[in-house]
Amino acid sequence: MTTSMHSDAEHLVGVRQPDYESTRTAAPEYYYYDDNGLDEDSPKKGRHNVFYYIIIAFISTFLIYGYFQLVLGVESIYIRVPDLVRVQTLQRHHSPAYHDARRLIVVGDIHGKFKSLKKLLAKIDYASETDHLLFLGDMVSKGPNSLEVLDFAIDHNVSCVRGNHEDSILNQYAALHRLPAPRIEPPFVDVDNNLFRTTFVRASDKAVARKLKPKHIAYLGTCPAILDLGAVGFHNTSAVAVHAGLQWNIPHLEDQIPEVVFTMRSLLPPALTTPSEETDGEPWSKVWNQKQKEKPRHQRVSVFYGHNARDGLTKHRYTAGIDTGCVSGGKLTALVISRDDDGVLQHNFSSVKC
Ligand SMILES: [Mn+2]
Repeated sequence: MTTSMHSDAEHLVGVRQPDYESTRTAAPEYYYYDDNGLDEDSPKKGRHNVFYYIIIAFISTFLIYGYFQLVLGVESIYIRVPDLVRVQTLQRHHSPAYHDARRLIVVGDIHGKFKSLKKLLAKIDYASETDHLLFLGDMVSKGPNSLEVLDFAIDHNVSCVRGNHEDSILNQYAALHRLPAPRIEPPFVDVDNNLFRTTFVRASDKAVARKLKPKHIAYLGTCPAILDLGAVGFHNTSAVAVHAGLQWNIPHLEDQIPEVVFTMRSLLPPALTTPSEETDGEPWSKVWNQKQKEKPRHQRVSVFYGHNARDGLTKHRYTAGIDTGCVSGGKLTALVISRDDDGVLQHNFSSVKC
């Protein structure tokens, strides 16, 4: 063993120069580094080229975008759907007043029936300078002229609440253009939203969603789930506007669940605290009226709503349902609120055949 090792060493020392042996052990690191250094030039040049390409791509994107935006005047293509506002208060200057003959005109589910809307407004002598309009949701879809209804609403500063069709359309618009899914403004409540989100996609909703321009999205984004109208309710109560209904057991408007507010039809027994989209429970408005009578007068609230065309015009002491099925050959109805010369509120219903 020892002899062989010795002879190996002897062989090395014998073949190579002693100095060379010492450089060889130290050398590898140095040589490798040096080799790499020599070869590095070409990949470095390649990386520089990639950077140039990226910068050029960026600049040309901006130039093309700028050309479309500024030179051709193309509107910015798509906008993010604004967060749904839970509760909004109607501005005071839109409240009915006698001194300038100002009326608040609440219109039920229009569903793109623009001609019927014009007919109704003509019938009630709508004056755009003084009267204020409020659309109760489902102003679009199903009918023929959804965009005209929206353009009219924008041009006439019409107040609105979100209906289940507006909600569905806004969700589809976002999905269509790969935008973030529409949200409800904070605080986010932990509820099973899927219970009340329309799960099937209607072709007419999709067709409207495809046609919407940024101004329509911006407008629909201003429609809250609940619009607090102030002291314009029946029997000296305050009033709120919603598309479908309110849950009697949730005292603060801010705590109402938006998806329920624009879809509910009934409340399930025995507790009547579980909302349903169907008519399988007690009508929510019937329960609402019973519960208002148990409250002190100043706490009672009137609700103006649409959504329920099956029952037609439904007037109770503290509620008014005014979806009269215009899009399915029924009528379009308005609740006209005015003040007489004694300052007393007047509520009048007016309808036209569709
Ligand atoms: Mn509806």
